[in-house]
Amino acid sequence: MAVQQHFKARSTNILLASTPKSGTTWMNALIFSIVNPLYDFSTHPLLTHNSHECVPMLEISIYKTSQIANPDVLPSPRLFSTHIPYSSLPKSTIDSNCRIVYICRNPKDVFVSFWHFADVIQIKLNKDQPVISLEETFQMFCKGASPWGPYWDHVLGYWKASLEWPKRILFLKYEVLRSNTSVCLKKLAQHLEYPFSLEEEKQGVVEKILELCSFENLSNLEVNKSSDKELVPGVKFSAFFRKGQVGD
Ligand code: PAP
Repeated sequence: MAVQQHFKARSTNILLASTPKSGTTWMNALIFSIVNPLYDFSTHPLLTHNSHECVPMLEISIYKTSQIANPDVLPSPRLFSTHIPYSSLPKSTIDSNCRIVYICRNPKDVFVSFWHFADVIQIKLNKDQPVISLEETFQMFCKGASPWGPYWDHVLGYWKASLEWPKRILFLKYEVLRSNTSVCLKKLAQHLEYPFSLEEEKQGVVEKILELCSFENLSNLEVNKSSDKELVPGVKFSAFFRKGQVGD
């Protein structure tokens, strides 16, 4: 409700949308790298910051914890992520015509990833509460009792909108991104209106971004591996990296 009431999107903004555990951390890193081509790869912000810090989540980092007190002062083009379903997005994100990218992942992998994530953070947040069993969590997921709403409603909301407004909404799949990252990265850059120039391609910028944002690289960085830095209390940056596989 706070996002709906207060967030004013601009036409230049970029919004990454997803259900939880569908590839937000990875996409944040890719999008941030695409729109900030001037950073040196040896001192790149993603080497010392978790991608959730580079691309704040509307309903968490801005309107819940106020880590970013005033989104109006963020540098253009302003990058945001969100798990909010399409039907509940603030009106300005539709009216402004800002670019939206949706990342979708196979529900079985989403569920497994979510189960492990919930387990990790639950242990930290509710030490005295019993962990909900896998079966019970699975039944809840199938019934649609998931954070940010039922899985299929979420995916279909953005899927249908992407068919209706393909220039505005790009619908990507985690599995395709995993198997053909280079092609997807170029498509993503094109959609965001930050296409790679021939010169950049010759200089190997595409490969450097792929390497920087790879699971192997990001998950092994100090900030994401062993530091105690947290996105919100109880949720360490390391919780956003587990296996990064398809079909686990
Ligand atoms: P969030 O919704 O809480 O932000 P999100 O980043 O969408 O989480 O999902 C985390 C999943 O993406 C984890 O999947 P897994 O549990 O099946 O392993 C995580 O490992 C995976 N992930 C994180 N970074 C990357 C990356 N760079 N490449 C591929 N997968 C990644």
